[in-house]
Amino acid sequence: MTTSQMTPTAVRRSIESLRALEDKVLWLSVWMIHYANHIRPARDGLKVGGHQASCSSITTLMAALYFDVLRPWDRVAVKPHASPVFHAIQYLLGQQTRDKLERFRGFGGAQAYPSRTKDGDDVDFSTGSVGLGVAMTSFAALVQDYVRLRDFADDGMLRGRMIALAGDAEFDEGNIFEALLESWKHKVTNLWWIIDYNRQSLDAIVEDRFHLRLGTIFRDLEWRVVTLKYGKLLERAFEHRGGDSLRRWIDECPNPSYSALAYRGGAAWRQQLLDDLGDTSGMRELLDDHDDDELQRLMTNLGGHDLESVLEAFHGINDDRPTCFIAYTIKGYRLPFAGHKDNHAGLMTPEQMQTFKRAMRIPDGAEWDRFAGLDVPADELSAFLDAVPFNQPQQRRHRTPRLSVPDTFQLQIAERMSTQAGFGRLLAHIARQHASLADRIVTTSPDVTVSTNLGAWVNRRGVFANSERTDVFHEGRALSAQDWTMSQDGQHVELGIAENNLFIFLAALGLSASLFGARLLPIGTLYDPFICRGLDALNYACYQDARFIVAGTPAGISLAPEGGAHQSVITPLIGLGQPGLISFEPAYVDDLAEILRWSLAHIQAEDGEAVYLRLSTRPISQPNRARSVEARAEVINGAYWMIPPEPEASLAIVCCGPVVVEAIEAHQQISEDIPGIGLLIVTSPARLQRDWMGQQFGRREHGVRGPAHIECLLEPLARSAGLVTVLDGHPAALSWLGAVRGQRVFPLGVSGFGQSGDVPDLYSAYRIDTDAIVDAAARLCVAHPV
Ligand SMILES: Cc1ncc(C[n+]2csc(CCOP(=O)(O)OP(=O)(O)O)c2C)c(N)n1
Ligand SMILES: [Mg+2]
Repeated sequence: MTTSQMTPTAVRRSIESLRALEDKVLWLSVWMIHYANHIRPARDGLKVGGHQASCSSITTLMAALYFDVLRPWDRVAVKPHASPVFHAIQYLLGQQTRDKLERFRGFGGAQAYPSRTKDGDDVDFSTGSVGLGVAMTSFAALVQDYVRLRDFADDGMLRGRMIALAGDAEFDEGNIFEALLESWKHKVTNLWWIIDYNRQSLDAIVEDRFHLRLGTIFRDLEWRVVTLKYGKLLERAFEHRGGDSLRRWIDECPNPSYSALAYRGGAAWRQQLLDDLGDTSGMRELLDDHDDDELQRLMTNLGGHDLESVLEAFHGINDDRPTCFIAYTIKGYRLPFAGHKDNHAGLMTPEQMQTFKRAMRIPDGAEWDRFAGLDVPADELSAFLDAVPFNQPQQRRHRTPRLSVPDTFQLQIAERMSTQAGFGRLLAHIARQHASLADRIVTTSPDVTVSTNLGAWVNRRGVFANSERTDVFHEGRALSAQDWTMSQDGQHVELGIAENNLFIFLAALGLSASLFGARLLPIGTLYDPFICRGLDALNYACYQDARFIVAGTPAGISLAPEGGAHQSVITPLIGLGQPGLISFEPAYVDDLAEILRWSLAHIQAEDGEAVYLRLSTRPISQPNRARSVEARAEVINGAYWMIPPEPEASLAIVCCGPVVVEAIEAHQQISEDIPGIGLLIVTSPARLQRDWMGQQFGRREHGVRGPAHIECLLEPLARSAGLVTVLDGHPAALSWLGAVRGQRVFPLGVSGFGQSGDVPDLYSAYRIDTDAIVDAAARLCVAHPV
């Protein structure tokens, strides 16, 4: 039962308990930060930090939500700097340990920012990079709608509200508005954004007119906007003589002045109100009725700090329309630096903490006690907490059976083909031949669906929309290869051009099994260079262990005439370095088929990851080969000998991606002078490197023992052999290979910005053509004559 369904007496008792718990959450979060900074021994002289002011401004909102409003199936993104508030609440609910709180921001302790993977107390969405958590809720709402409309999970699980608790300065991040527009297009439901409108960011005080703009934007996009400006104390004061003037005065007071008065306290309010409204009838009585402390309480009684107002607002929403709550608050509320413009990272001094502790009536030694210093008896609070709706036994992290993946994809491969075209064919093949697997695939792309080769898939599986929409072009028999009929059964979600949105959506899709109990196989496509545009969102998705496949295509300067701005250079390094993501850049389509098959299983595995495929638009001759199980395993392990070297060979060419054509040509030319040299095809620098590093540190994946795959591959070569490495991307992605056996590397690759041109001109200009490979081999041989 929640406060909205109770008798008046029960509501009163309940509000008293909630108020007591709100106090306790404030105390615990402030204390947790204090303890970490001032009491826990420090070893390295580094600041520990924490945000007492940010916590205090959102305590009421979070206490109301977690202790009364939320249901287990609701999902929340908590603003990053309120991490201690979240952990304190979970501690009171019995879901967090004192040990973790004592180690807040310490190794193994509660994390600085709420973390889905690193915290043990059931964080729904990680936050940290401001703006991303907010956007995540809108895409989670879209996934929830998708899963519901496609009937993939129990209905009971699918009515959760996706809730963002946002700092007001998060709205300076453009990604929020990208997400807002996208969610409007998709008509998402069950979305709440609650803005802690404390009018302060890290450095600054927010522009006065901001809330007006904000409200307008939300209303324009058909959201409901609920503004919580005044608390009950202020509202009652407005009813008295002079109340209208007081309200007007508050409304007109600039943010910096209001903040400064909140900092200076009761006497300063009194002086200012006397100066400005002393002649207004009723004002002197109002001031006489309040001592300084009471006046401070009254004037800081904004909507977001008034439990009753907050509960009323939350419980007042009974439909699934997206709703934005603008809750006025004061940063540092009830703390000595309330409203001070520099309070963001401010920490209370030990003396201030002592005063605060006395005010909260916490006896020495009872700092971590769940109920010390509260007016409501402990057994009553305990019973209250036991009955909290959010805390009822209910699976919040679902375990969802894995979908089986076939042993092979029997794809018809054309004689000449690019990996991008192969990718499109593979998806169409899966749609045709592997229906149950295909049913769970969801594709998405930021306005590059057709140009990344998803067209055939979309023609077969349709575009997703909340409501039926026909493709006018198709119906009218106008000439178009695409049938873009939209329906609730569609399996492609078309996004506008915003790579941030793509990655945040993939993050949400990639958590569907755990969040909604519905396993999806998400596949996103984008132009490879624009990975960098959405990189923080990709990082965000990986940090939460979301599982998806993303194809970056076209990639590299092999895109050729279409211009330098679209030619990716550093993405192989992202593929190598990004945790939570494993990357591949296959040269051939049969390699890709094996990699895609493996990836569909890997994104479902307990210890899996997301997968990044770097694909090319360059058509090249495809080998026609039957492959053993071992050969296919090598493709997944990251490399195989296309032409094995003779024992003790002095040279090998190592290539990755479409430059295989030049590598083969160079191999032929060099072999005329130096027979027995090898040609190694790398399908994944990342797989090779992780395996090798794991071997170095004794941490192999899947319990594998023995030498790393790359060590085995390089074994036949002479110790003094040279390796010419080449890829259409930054050469550092392969240059590390020299460290494996101490062999010399000549690393070829692209390290400058690209430009328009055809492949021969560009490969020559950027030194990844056949001549460059032959030349590099010659230099290695001169340095160490054969
Ligand atoms: C993308 C990003 N840029 C910068 C920061 C550093 N930063 C942390 S909090 C903050 C200001 C947040 O202000 P607001 O959202 O209003 O939070 P509150 O006032 O509630 O603390 C900034 C700039 C960050 N965490 N993420
Ligand atoms: Mg703020």
